[in-house]
Amino acid sequence: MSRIIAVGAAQMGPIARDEPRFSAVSRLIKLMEQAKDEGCDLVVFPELTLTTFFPRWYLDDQAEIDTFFETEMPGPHTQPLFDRARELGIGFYLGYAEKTEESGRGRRFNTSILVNEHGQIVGRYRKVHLPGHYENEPWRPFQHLEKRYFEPGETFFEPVDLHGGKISMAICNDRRWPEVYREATLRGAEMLVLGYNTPVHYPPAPQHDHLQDFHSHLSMQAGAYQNGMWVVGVAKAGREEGCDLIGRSCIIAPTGEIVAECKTLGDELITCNCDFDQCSELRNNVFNFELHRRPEMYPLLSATKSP
Ligand code: CDT
Repeated sequence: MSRIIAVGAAQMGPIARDEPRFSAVSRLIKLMEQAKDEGCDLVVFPELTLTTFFPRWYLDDQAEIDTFFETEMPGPHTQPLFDRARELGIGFYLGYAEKTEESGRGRRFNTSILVNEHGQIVGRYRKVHLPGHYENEPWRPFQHLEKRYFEPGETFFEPVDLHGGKISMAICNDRRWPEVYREATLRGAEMLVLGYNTPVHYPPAPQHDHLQDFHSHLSMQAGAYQNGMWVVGVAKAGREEGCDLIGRSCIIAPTGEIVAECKTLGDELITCNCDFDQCSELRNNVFNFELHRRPEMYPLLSATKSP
């Protein structure tokens, strides 16, 4: 039986601070319809897809911060996306800011979900690696306050079964950490899907600005190859509220090769038929973990402190 999933990577252009949810959702639906027309089974959207990337601002009014969060999924604004997915028979990955209420306490996460072709949520992931800082740092041209606005996720990279294969989720900064791909692979994942918002300018080390696209691809291509897995990385791109975000969304084969890549910094769909069985070309050979991997020689990888 063939295990091929047709995947669409649906890059989005900028979302303005005053762009209402219904407008962002109608852009997502348009991309989803295009993905269906092009034969996709699954469409992958970016990180924090429903609003502008608000961690770029220091905000101290919690009520204002909460306007960027969803308290229900699907909620009134996102229900049309779920309905359209069910009508079309297409699955999707969506990143959003999630607020939950636990024991009377509000908890906030940078979250993604996987939804199947019946419009059912089959997986939820909360971003593990939160980049940036906690406090206002006025020397920066823009802030990166993910550590302030979100709690780190404690969900592992457990895959879900979709279209005959196993798919794990990650979000943005996670893609720079090799442990993510390896942990997902050890849990059985054959594909990692992730969204990102990556500014071109990195204030603590501006000498790396010209390397942002390179580092993004380098991390994802290495993760794909070294674990023999598919990787789908999808940007929110372009100039958003005066901040330039990289694009170059891509689909990467288990060989580490980029097989489809966005060319613009706007709403753009790229697609690829991804054969889960291609993972075994690597996993039965150079990265046959059973045969060649030596976990007893890497105990510090899962230690919490250096010796
Ligand atoms: N959204 C996100 O995680 N962005 C980071 C920006 C660099 S760290 C401030 C990233 O890793 O792409």
